Amino acid sequence: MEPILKEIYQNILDGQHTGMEAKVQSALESGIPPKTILDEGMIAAMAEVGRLFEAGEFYVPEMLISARAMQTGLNVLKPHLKETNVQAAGKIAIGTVKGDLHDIGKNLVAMMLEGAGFEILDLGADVSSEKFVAAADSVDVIALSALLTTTMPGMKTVINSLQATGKRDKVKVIVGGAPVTQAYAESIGADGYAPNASRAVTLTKALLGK
Ligand code: B1M
Repeated sequence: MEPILKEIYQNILDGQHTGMEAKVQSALESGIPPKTILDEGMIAAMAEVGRLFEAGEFYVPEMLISARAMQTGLNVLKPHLKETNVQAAGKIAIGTVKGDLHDIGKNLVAMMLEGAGFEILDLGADVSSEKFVAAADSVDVIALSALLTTTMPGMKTVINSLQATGKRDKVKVIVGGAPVTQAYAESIGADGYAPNASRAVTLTKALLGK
């Protein structure tokens, strides 16, 4: 791994948000593709943070400061993650479901969709099904993220609420997040599942016929 990627990885593990902007900028200037910086320097570090948490070596505060370091780096990467190919049209409401505070993956998905030319209505984290249902009036796609096995059922709640209010056919619903699978997506009647942010773009384009 390039030394600068190791430094970015280590900054996230150490929860060092100061210096992250300069390091990501320096990696970009040295010609490392933004996707490599993201995957090898940043996402890999967050996976390690998760492993350490599971092993009882990290606690919530450590996860939180690592998340802040990751977000600081993402802000610098954001303009560089834009796709250069054909612009797609469509509006997407995105949020993390009720009870779930994890928003890094959701932010990444939103950035990539925005970069692909979609208009984004970011509803944030811990979003009630009522808010998603209200957004259905003005968007083409509702994108639901969940990182906890305990909050995943919130996705089904949103789909049920869309059905109950007669809005299910007006929008496509896509789902994702670490514990979510294709099988789960099918079981709750979602229109699609994406395992990562770039696949979320491909999926959205396909669903909207772009
Ligand atoms: Co939490 N956390 N956390 N956490 N956290 C996990 C998710 C966990 C797996 C850690 C572990 O045990 N190994 C575990 C969940 C276990 C489970 O349910 N099976 C866990 C837990 C238990 C908890 C708490 C319950 C801990 C506690 O309080 N005891 C608590 C819950 C709080 C709550 O939400 N109510 C909690 C809290 C937190 C923090 C607040 C401290 C912090 C979040 C800060 C923030 O997001 N602003 C945090 C963090 C940072 C993590 C880990 C370490 C990293 C998550 C992350 O940002 N990953 C995580 C461990 C892990 O995932 N390895 C963990 C990087 C991000 C880029 O990936 O979010 O997966 P991800 O997104 C990907 C894909 O999933 C996909 O694309 C993204 C980019 O490729 N994707 C989509 C995501 N959404 C999508 C939507 C789509 C399509 C694709 O379409 C709509």
